[in-house]
Amino acid sequence: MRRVPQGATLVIGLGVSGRAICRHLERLGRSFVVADTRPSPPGIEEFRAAYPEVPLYCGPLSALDMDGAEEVVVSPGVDPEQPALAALRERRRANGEPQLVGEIALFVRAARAPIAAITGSNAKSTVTTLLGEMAREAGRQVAVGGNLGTPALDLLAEMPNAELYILELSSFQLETTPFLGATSVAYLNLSQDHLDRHGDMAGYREAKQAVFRGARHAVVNGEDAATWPLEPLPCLERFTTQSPQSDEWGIAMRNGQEWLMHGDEALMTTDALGVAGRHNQANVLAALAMGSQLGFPLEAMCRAIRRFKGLPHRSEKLAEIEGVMWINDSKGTNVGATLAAIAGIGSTLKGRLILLAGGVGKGADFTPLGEPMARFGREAVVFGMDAPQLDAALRDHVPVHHVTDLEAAMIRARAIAEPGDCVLLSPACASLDQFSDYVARGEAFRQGVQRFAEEAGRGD
Ligand code: UMA
Ligand code: ADP
Repeated sequence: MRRVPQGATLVIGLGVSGRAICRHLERLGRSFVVADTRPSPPGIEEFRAAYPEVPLYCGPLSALDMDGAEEVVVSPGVDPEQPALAALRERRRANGEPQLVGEIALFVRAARAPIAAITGSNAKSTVTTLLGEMAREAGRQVAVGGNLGTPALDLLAEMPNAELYILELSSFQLETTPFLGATSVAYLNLSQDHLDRHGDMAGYREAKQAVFRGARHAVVNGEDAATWPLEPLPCLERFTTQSPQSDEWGIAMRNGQEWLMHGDEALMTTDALGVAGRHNQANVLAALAMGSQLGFPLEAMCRAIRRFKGLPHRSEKLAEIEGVMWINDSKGTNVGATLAAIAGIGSTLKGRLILLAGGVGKGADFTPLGEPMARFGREAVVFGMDAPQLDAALRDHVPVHHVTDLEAAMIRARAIAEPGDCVLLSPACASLDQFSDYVARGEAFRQGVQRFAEEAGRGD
């Protein structure tokens, strides 16, 4: 059995975070070794070239004696409950040694500026990006990253003089963060995702509750009690898509127009927003609540909101071809996101919705999609690994057509779409059975739509 040298820090995982952890440890002058459960992890050659002296253990963790490690830093994609790590944790607990941590725990130790953190099953990237835009508009030196974009530890090196760190944090990152101590946090929503890793909703919810540890201010979803903290916090605010109660952030009619509100104060009309749909109004309210707590002037925040057009692959309108709208929501990788897209888009259509869905369902229950598809759907075209599960959940509510892949799904959608309809790619699933990631899936969709638009232009 190979053995981690006494006193070295053990980094588990050679992915994006793992490599950022190595760079951070190198900057700190700490001695480290790396393990990855895969026989040949991606980036192995570059790693060996960059760190010729650093031992790299590839293969099952059960074949590695990890007891000598001074600290064990686990990448987010690595399940800390897998048997070898659960056993290691038990031994470390018995010996009074520090527990396994993740990248964000190292970040918290090293950061010299306040942290604003955003979590939730959906809308993290949208709110993180918008809050970053607000901070820039307010003239702050801000560093934005985490689960989105630049890994958190790289932000420390890239922007050592940052006045504020804005981090998108996943449940995987929070699970290994014993204390966050953020100045402001948002827990946006909770719906089924990553159940293959967290076991059940209770486990998933609990992992995300770590965002509240040591928080001074928190923003939660007034319409989703699962996002509320279990312990009291110094300052707790709520957003809602309803008319706000007392000092909630909400939406109300004033003089025949719909406004974003903070309590009784009307902030801006919803038609001034650069993003569409009720779900995005909720996102803007959450960012406003955080930004105002962080001291950004309202004027600056409103300017950023007007300019912000949303991110690619999130309910992104690609083209209208022969009266049919094609929307790319490839980032709809769980049921909650797809529900928001169906409801947000379906209610605006003259025609019906053709939903393209499928891929890796991560153990989720697809039945909530049935009711809105009955209301708005013309057909669900399903593909990929968990197409049978989608078919079973939807067939009593809407016609379901089963195809092998996205390309076939697009051809089917084009054949049945009528003017006024919308073809929505919002798969409710991860893409990894047929694509490298949701971006590749969304780009394949974009190219297909471009091809259809050209053909329509030529009259094919
Ligand atoms: N893996 C192994 N063995 C290992 C290490 C990794 O099999 O020893 C596998 C994992 O199971 C996973 C893949 O390799 O399938 C990547 O895992 P990783 O921990 O190396 O991931 P990173 O490349 O470090 O990327 C992670 C986040 N990915 C995950 O949490 C799975 C990235 O978020 C994030 O941008 C990056 O850290 C920087 O912080 C991506 C993501 O999909 C976008 N996140 C999930 C989500 O948003 O739903 C949580
Ligand atoms: P995350 O980073 O949490 O995955 P994104 O901002 O990338 O969040 O959006 C992911 C998916 O969630 C997209 O499909 C998007 O359309 C959908 N979405 C956006 N806002 C909401 C919301 N408030 N509730 C549910 N789904 C949403």
